[in-house]
Formats: sequence, C-alpha cells, structure tokens
Amino acid sequence: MTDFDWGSMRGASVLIGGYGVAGRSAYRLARELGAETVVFEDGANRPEEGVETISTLEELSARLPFFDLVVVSPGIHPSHLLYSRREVVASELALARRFLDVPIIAVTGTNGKTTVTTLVSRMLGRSGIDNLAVGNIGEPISAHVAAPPSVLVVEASSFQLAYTDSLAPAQAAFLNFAPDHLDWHGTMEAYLAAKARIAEGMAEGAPIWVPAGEARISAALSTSPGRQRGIFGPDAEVIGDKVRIGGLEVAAVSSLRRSLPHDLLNFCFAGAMAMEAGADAASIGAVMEEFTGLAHRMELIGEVEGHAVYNDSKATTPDAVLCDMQSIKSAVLIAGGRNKGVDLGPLASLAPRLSAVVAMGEAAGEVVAVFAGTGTEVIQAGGMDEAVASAFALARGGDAVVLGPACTSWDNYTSYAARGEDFRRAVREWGRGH
Ligand code: UMA
Repeated sequence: MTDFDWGSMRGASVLIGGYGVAGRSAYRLARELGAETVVFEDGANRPEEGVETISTLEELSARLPFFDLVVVSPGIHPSHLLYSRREVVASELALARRFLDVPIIAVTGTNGKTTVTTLVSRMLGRSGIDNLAVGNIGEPISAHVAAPPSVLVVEASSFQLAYTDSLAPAQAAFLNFAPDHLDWHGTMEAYLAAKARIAEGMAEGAPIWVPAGEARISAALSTSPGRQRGIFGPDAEVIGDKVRIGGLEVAAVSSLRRSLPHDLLNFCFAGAMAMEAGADAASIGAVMEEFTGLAHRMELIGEVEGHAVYNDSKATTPDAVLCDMQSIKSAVLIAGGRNKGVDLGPLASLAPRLSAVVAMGEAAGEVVAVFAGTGTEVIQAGGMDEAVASAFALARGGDAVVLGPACTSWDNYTSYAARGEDFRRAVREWGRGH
C-alpha cells in the first residue's frame, strides 16, 4: 500500500523511475499536476535537456529518502533500489487512476489481454461510445488524464497491478492464468495476487468476468466486492453455431474468420463487457465477424515456397505457443529468446506435429533440451536470418513455418514487435534469394 496522500500532489517531490513509454508519460502528468518531478534513468532512454535526471545508483541511493512518491515503470525489476521505500511506491497506472473520473474497463490475464482490450474498444467505438484502449497495449493511460474519452479500456499487466492500490474499475476481466513472468514475481502465488488486484475497490456487485470453472482465479478474486460472472455462461456463450451475448444472438460461428476455442472465449469476454458498457448487439457481432487477429499474434505473413509463415512473436510463454498452435497440423517451430523463469517443458507436447525445431537466443540450450529425445529434430541458430534459413531448409511439404518463441525478446530486441518485424524482414529476404 502506498501511504502517499494523492490530494497533496501539488508541490510534492516525485521521482519517476524509468523513462520509457510509461515513465515519459508519467513525468508529464506529474508535472502538469504541479509536482516537483525528477527522473531516474540509467538505461538507454536518457531524458531530454531540461529534465532533472538521476543517472547513477549512487545518486539514487543518496536522494531516494527525500521523495514523497516514487512512480515505477512496469519493466523495472522489483529487486531494484527504486522499490526499497515500498510505502511511497506506485505504478504509472496508480498515478493516472487517482486523477481520472471516467469509467474504466480493465482487462488482465496471462494471454489474450491485448486482443480482448482491442475488441472491447472496437465494439464500443462501433456503437458510438467514445473510448480509448490504453495501458500495456502500448498507449500509456497517464497520457489521457487531462482530456479523457467517455470510457477507458485498460489492458492491465501484472507489473502495473502489483503496485496499484484500488484500481476500482467499473468492470474487470481476468481472462486466464498460466505460468509467466516468474523472473519478475518470483512465485506463481505472487503473480496471481498481483493480477487479482485488478478487482480492488470495485463497487458492490460490479461485474468481474472470469473463465467459468477456474477455481484458482475465482478464489484469488473472492475478497473483491464485485460479482464474478463466468464466461462461457448465461451472459456470453456459444450454442451450436450461435454466439450469444446477453441472451441475444450476435454472430454465427461459421461467419467468423477466427473461431478456435480461445478466439471464441476472447469474443465472449469482449462481447459481455462491451454490452454491459452499452454497446449494441449488431456492433458487437460485426466486430467479431471482421476480426482477423492482431499483428505478431499468429499473424499469417505470407506463403513462401508452399509454406504458410506465421509470426507469433507475442507468444512469450509455452502456454501461449501451445494455445496458438492448435490450428497447425504440421510445422517447423522457431523458439527461444529470454526465458521468464518458466518451465519450457510443456512445449514437448507439440513434438508429434513438428518436423523440426530451430532454437535461438539465450534460451536456445533449454529449447534443445526440451525436444531432445522426442524424435523431433532440433537445431540451434545464431540469429534471426540463420533461424529462418534453417527453418525453410528443414520444412517438408505442407509444413508451416512458425516463429513461436515461448520467451521474451529482451535478449536481442527491445520488444516482441521488433522481433516480429525482424522475422518478417528475414522471411522476405530469404524469399527473395530463393
Ligand atoms: N531502466 C533503467 N534502469 C534499470 C531498468 C530499467 O533506467 O535498471 C529504464 C529503461 O531503460 C526504460 C525504463 O526504465 O527506459 C523501463 O521501461 P519499461 O520496460 O517499463 O517499458 P516502457 O517503455 O515504459 O513500456 C511499458 C510496458 N513495458 C513493460 O511492461 C515491460 C509496455 O508493455 C507498455 O506498452 C507501455 O509501458 C505503455 O503502458 C510492453 C510489455 O512487454 C508491451 N509488457 C509486458 C507483456 O506484455 O508481457 C508486461
């Protein structure tokens, strides 16, 4: 819990920890609110001229005791010195929340957050409801405090939630839960507890959308005054070929461009939330029907020499890769990157459907170990170009080539998007040369 008195922001001494996308925006907001604001950044994002900056741990250590509030960027590890005065630490999300007076629809979960956030935002927009999708999706929420839309749809990561007291959303969704970010949270329990904070401060009976029958998620949310509603359930379900939201038929499954089990769950979560927030059934159905997926999420980037090529750079856990590979009958999988402290072992269950695996990045050795003895050939590649060339060399007739890392991109790239773009480039260049 943060002891800081948010009512006394004017004149308060505020330290912004990290000057990435979230930190830069938090800095501007804190200044607009009248705080005396200083930045700590000892990484690559050095602030512009004129921004008072602490750039060494020595200086941070000396000055830390004198700040009233420390706003931490989500990517900074909790063992960092910045967190040492826990009583004054808050996330960028927490800072923004205190100064926002519009309803928040908050979405968390291990997988599918960005997709569901996007779908809700599109469904509301198509129904004429002025809204914005913000948060982990890439647009910092603190940039929209001064002139907010009527509704904010917030993708909330566990990093932000861990340091957010009382988000108090009008509606919350906790989509699913699987091992992830253990290098940050330490344990599954801590990761779950961070995510469950999404429902803190909700009004009595406000909807918390949860996957039906997931006892662990339900138990973690049980202290919230909100009311849990299951998906699939009476509010949102698939019966035969019909997707029904709020008891109304909004789309036929056969008319959807994406209809794997997790796609239907995502549609139902989004439809239920959008309808609760005032979206109409026709708009909800139309958004479902038009949805073809998001970049870097099992994105079909083309066909090269008869092989469908998928960019699933956003699949940074084994669980996400397994889920996304459901539609693929045979493939060469390119996996690896920086492991987030999770067991990559579950990937082995894909072996019967894989002609080969190309292991890359920091976790290449772990990927090799997972597939050793499964009968699936596994080789190591030095970089993206080599990985792509090896994948095409190993692919047999009908195989897809899939970048499904099960790891973060942070060993070699700044983001999963940068890794996905590099994959796209390497595939294009390989295709040109053949
Ligand atoms: N830094 C230091 N010293 C350190 C460590 C870090 O100075 O010892 C600096 C870094 O140089 C950087 C800043 O601190 O300037 C940390 O930035 P950050 O990693 O928190 O990233 P941002 O650019 O602020 O982006 C963040 C989210 N990043 C993370 O959660 C890691 C973005 O989510 C989000 O879109 C953005 O805020 C806007 O809200 C990205 C992400 O990877 C997509 N999220 C994770 C995920 O989806 O799995 C949770």
